[in-house]
Amino acid sequence: MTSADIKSHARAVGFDACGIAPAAAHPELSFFREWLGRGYAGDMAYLHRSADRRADVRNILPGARSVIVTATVYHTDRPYSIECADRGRAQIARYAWGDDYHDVVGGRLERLLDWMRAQSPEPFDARAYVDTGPVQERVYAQHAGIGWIGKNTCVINPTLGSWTFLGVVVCSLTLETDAPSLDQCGSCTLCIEACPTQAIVAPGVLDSTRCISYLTIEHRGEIPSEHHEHIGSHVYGCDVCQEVCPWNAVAPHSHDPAWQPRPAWDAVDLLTLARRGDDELAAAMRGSAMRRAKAQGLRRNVAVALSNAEASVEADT
Ligand code: B12
Ligand code: SF4
Ligand code: SF4
Repeated sequence: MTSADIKSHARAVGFDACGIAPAAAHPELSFFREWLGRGYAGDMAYLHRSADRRADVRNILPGARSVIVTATVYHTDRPYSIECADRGRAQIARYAWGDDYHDVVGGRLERLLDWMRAQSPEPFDARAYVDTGPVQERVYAQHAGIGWIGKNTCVINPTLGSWTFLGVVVCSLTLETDAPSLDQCGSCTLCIEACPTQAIVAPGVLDSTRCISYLTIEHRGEIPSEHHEHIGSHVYGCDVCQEVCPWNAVAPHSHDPAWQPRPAWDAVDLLTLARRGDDELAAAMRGSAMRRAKAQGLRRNVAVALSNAEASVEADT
């Protein structure tokens, strides 16, 4: 079983790109502790708890030799939030429009792994993760040649753009690895300038406590009032720093049914969302990444967005 065989099977199970990185303590990983030390993780305590394991994949699989990294396009044929002039429209990040990527990508990684186990003449150790494990997926993606870590901190593939989910299989097999991706942001700073809350504090460095994605999904309790206005009509996540990225200008669309927008979230307005009952919201969130904020979190966000919409109507009159 060669690296080329694995990549070709990765395509067969539904991945759009696959690369292989050495299982090593790559230099970029050391930045993670500094990032935590600056308080940029906010109240994402799980990142602090798992910091030691995140320093090197060999801390979670001692015999690890290779990290297989996959990318899955979730971009669908809908306008960007920055193209929408209607302040009453709820903006939901596109990664959450369809089925939960943890389930879909995780299932495909397991299928890839099952096939690898069947092909391999000898048993090997392996662990598959999509977002849920103590692995700095972006760093391994860059070293697997999937794409470079852009100034907006997302992994950008020169052909696919950045609307991709990453997935990793850490394994004890010694596989031929890929060359790391090279930074192609150049002198562009569009994402840094466009971020509504100025959360990108330096190229490639994100302060989560300012990021709308963190504030609307990960943060529990009230959203600090200083950020309310800039949240605009974003009620779950934010895509602005990817929407302005020139590498996404011609990013391909996925026709995978898993990522197509569920009717409950497709071009929905704030008032409609606010009027939905808890049962209705819970049903729409079933099997979706939006479960993370729960109906209660979504209601909190919708309330902020509605007051922003009302303020903008008053300002216009
Ligand atoms: C915590 C987290 C968040 C946090 C923090 C995001 C961030 N930028 O760090 C919040 C909640 C804000 C978030 C938001 C989003 N997330 Co998120 N998130 C994660 C998670 C679980 C961990 C990331 C992390 O540890 N961040 C801390 C930084 C410091 O670590 P890092 O990402 O590994 O970055 C390394 C490099 O950037 C490097 N580095 C950075 N600066 C510098 C400078 C120097 C000098 C050096 C040497 C190194 C260096 O060091 C870092 C340390 O390892 C990953 C999954 C995973 N396990 O990796 C998903 C993940 C990064 N998220 C993802 C997605 C899709 C999103 C959103 C698009 C969702 C949305 N639309 O709302 C946004 C994007 C916002 C943005 N611009 O990043 C995808 C990204 C896919 C891609 N193509 O890049 C991931 C990989 C999940 C997945 N499996 O697909 N996320
Ligand atoms: S996701 Fe939104 S708030 Fe967060 S860094 Fe990107 S543009 Fe800024
Ligand atoms: S908008 Fe420009 S600087 Fe930001 S990630 Fe894209 S290419 Fe890089």
